[in-house]
Amino acid sequence: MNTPFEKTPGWLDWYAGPAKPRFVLPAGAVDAHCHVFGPGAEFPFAPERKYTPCDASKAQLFALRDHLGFARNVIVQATCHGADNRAMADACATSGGKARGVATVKRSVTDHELEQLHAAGVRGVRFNFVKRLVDFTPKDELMEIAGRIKALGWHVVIYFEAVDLPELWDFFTAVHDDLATTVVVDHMGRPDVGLPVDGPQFALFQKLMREHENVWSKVSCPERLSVAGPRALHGEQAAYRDVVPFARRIVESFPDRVLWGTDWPHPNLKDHMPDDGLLVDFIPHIAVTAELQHKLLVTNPMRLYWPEEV
Ligand code: 0GY
Repeated sequence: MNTPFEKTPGWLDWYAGPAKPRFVLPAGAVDAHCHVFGPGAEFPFAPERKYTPCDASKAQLFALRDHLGFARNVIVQATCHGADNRAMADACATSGGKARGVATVKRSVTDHELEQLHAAGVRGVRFNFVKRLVDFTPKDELMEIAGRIKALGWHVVIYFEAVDLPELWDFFTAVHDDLATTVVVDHMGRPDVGLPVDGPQFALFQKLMREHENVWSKVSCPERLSVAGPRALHGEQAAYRDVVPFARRIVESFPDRVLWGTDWPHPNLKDHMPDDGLLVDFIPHIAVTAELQHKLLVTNPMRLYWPEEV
């Protein structure tokens, strides 16, 4: 997992040799949130990046996909590559139709470049509002981009932390209402799972989804949100058990607008690196029936990323 770049001190490499999940994924399951990093020698990391990761190549991602039992991937542009989408687009374009992508673009992107990204398999843009990951991008630039990509049938993916939702609310609803664009929220808007699931912070996120019927959520990243941690993965209680009520609430309230992904290779984790096989075993704790699992893992991601096959 070496890179010609010097990794951020304390960087945790992805977990080699993951377990085979006990939970058998439904046929056609999509890992709808994962990344590629470089390899740095082939696809250099962006000068404006906030972290330097280990390498995580498309071949390694596709091997994980097959090992876990997924059929397809949605590869989300990681901030360490900035708006240079080559690593992600190359992975999608060479996946044999098994990967689609979400890009990061700037206002300066040309129509031709957008068309090339579309041909590679890109179906969305990501707007990142997590301050430790990106510098501020003016909202008028984001609105302009959202307007342009809509013509391609793409959607907008947003990443933010729950404390910032009140301030971002007007912008998100404008993207949704004015442009009538589908908006996908990463990791349930990163709730503080130490707060009550029925408390005001998570209520605001549920209100966003309830009042705006094209807002979707990834119920991913328990390993990122959990305070309880991964213990008891195969015990009576789920690993990351403090995340279960939050993710289960969203899956059961909005079963047709939820997605799940591994988040491999798990950027910026500080305490532990999850075994992706065991992470898959988290799914039946948050989607407790075969019907909910099928929507979460197959029907919903197919509608959004491979609509021509649905
Ligand atoms: C995630 C989360 C993170 C990082 C990125 O693009 C990224 O760098 O998404 C994070 O550090 O919280 O979704 O992978």
